[in-house]
Amino acid sequence: MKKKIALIFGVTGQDGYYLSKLLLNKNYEVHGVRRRSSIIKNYRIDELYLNNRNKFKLHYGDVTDYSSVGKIIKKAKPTEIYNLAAQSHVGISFDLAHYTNDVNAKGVLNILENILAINKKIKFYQASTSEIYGGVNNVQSEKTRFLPKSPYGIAKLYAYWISKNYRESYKMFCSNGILFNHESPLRGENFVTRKITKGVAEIAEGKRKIIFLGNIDTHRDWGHAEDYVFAMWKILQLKKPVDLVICTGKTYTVRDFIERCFKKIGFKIRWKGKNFNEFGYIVKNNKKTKVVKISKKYFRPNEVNFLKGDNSLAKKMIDFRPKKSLDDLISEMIDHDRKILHKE
Ligand code: NAP
Ligand code: G4F
Repeated sequence: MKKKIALIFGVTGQDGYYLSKLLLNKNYEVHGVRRRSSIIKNYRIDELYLNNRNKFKLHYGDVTDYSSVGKIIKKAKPTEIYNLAAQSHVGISFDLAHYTNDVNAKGVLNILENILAINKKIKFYQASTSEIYGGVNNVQSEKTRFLPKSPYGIAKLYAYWISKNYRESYKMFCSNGILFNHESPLRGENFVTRKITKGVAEIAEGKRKIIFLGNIDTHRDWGHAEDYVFAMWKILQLKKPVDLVICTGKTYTVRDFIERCFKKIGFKIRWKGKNFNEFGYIVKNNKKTKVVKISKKYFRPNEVNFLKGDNSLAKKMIDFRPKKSLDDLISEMIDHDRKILHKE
């Protein structure tokens, strides 16, 4: 059987870690692309790398640098490429609109053009996103129209279409996984779930008083990153390329998420006030204690209010069945964040 070689752009991110771990367990040779930075920040994959040195290789590169992408593809000779590289923060994409476009849109074209020039047989996975649905306030599936609401969502929509275009024009194996929000203890600390679990863990350990948040009435369909990278792999194992929605089919508000987190540490959070004056408090030692405050700073110029996916096609095509519930995810994240505080 032909040796399977994967190349992962975005290997140092949340999904990069879980995907590398999965592929190494499946006996792939895994190549990952990391960026140069003044501080080395490979902490998510450090241990995995050290324990698998013979089959896990790292390369310096950047998806905005066309020639670095080509050199790495020629060196690694991958059978599968997973493009997870992105400026992945929606809120920050309003501040870094050009940059977000360079990475999330043109970066994808750089990879596709190199695949076309080097070896059209390489299978390509593009990390697409529910953000491309943006303002559609009904359940979203592969048939739903697109209405992105941010520079991030718009750049990702270009990436979706250009991947589809190279599939149709050059018969390349390009698949878009349209993934809804997925989280884990390794989620970046400025995404809302991790910001909350970390904040709640710090409150539980007496290291913080208040968590400041933006719009807590938006709905998200949250899953676990480990379940979702398995779907990425399965998508590339299909005989034909596809565009597939990966989600849980359930939706909760950020406010629900906060309430469940405080419940996990033994408190009921209550809400008072309106809009920017709203706050959440708990009763601790018979005293009302403010723990959440709404801050204008974290509101976005444009918002995606409602995300809830329909995963029927993924169930049918790749037998997608997420294993972890929202409460499992919350427990895992808070336990992890408390453990870190104990180590400090
Ligand atoms: P993440 O933790 O932010 O990881 C992003 C990765 O991309 C990091 O390894 C980052 O490197 C790398 N990167 C950024 N700019 C790059 C560039 N110019 N060249 C090469 N690498 C670059 O994101 P994630 O949560 O793992 O998500 C993975 C992908 O799925 C992203 O494309 C994201 O947009 C998409 N997505 C995520 C979700 C979700 O809920 N997590 C849902 C749908 C789609 P550094 O470590 O050096 O910054
Ligand atoms: O955690 P978030 O920043 O994730 P968002 O914007 O949904 O994007 C994530 O999921 C997308 C898939 O749908 C990915 F494509 C993308 O790469 C990323 O992984 O925000 C979730 C919600 C938003 O409505 C936001 O306005 O939480 C709201 N929110 C409220 N307070 C906050 C905060 N978000 C952040 N990051 N920080 C806050 O303080």
